[in-house]
Amino acid sequence: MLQVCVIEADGIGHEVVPAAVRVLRVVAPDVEIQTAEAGWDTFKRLGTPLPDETLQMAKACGAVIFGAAASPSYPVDGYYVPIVRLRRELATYASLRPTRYLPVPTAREGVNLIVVRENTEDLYVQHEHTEDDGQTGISEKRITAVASERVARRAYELARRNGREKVTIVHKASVLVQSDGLFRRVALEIADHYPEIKTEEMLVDTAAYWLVKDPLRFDVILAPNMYGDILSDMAAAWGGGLGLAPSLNIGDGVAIAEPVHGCAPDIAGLGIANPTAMILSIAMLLRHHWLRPEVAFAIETAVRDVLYSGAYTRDIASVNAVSTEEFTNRVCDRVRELV
Ligand code: GGG
Repeated sequence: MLQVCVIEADGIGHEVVPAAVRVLRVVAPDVEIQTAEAGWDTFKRLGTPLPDETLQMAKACGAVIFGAAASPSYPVDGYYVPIVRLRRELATYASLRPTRYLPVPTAREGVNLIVVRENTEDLYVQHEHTEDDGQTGISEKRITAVASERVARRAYELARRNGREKVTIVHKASVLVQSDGLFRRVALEIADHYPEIKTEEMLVDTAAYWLVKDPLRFDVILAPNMYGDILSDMAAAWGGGLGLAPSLNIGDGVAIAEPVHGCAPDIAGLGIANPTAMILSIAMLLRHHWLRPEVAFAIETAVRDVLYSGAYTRDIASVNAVSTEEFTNRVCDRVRELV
């Protein structure tokens, strides 16, 4: 029996997750759904952003659907970013973040790239402190050979299995010779095992420049955690916007489906959030984790068809926009015709 732990978390997580779960129920009624909580509101009630029961349930289910968590941009005693912790606790060491053209006016035709983001370390270990009476802030940037190797292997395996031609290794080893230098060296060693795939390396600032100027030159982008976080948001702009950008966190066991976007407090509760990123993240879960590519394809086709029909949420078109619910109704109707 397949099980999934559903965590809406905060903000529009309460809207896009139920919408996407409706689609999941259509294509995979056999999947047993458990619910759990995490995030800022959870922290305010329980004093922890990721309760132990949530973590245990996520591990027991082996698959997670996570919405989006709010995190304050100032220190709060006892608070940490729950999705960052969850990825690490579940050893989902790679985040797959595809950007593929969708039929919306905001997307760039022909774009088809995937960011493979390291998911467990870098500055996101959140080892931070202040010195000098609070006048100096210090963060540890941690890069290990083990984590670099496993994410690089994932990126190259993904490239090989999907017939992709090129991997771009992104770093800033010209300045951070010990940390990014290690990531670069290990990634290039892994690249040697995949001679049929072209490898290029690029400084992160150059990669940002080329992503803005010519996204079609990228195929697979392999990056440490923070650069992957930033570059995947940039890439999402070419896919039509963050509302359309899915991701899947994977390791050797559990997987977490998660939209790239955050909890969007400015539109939370209005019923206008775009559920596409969450729906397509579930399609990734079905394809890569539950090995059901045909239903994943049905979801992707349904989303594409609904967008092609001109049904857009407010992030895509301000005139005649459809609500989260209406968009989801149309995807569910179309997917029923396809499965
Ligand atoms: N669904 C993505 C989400 O919850 N974003 C908020 C966040 O804290 N992200 C940190 C990260 O992606 O590393």
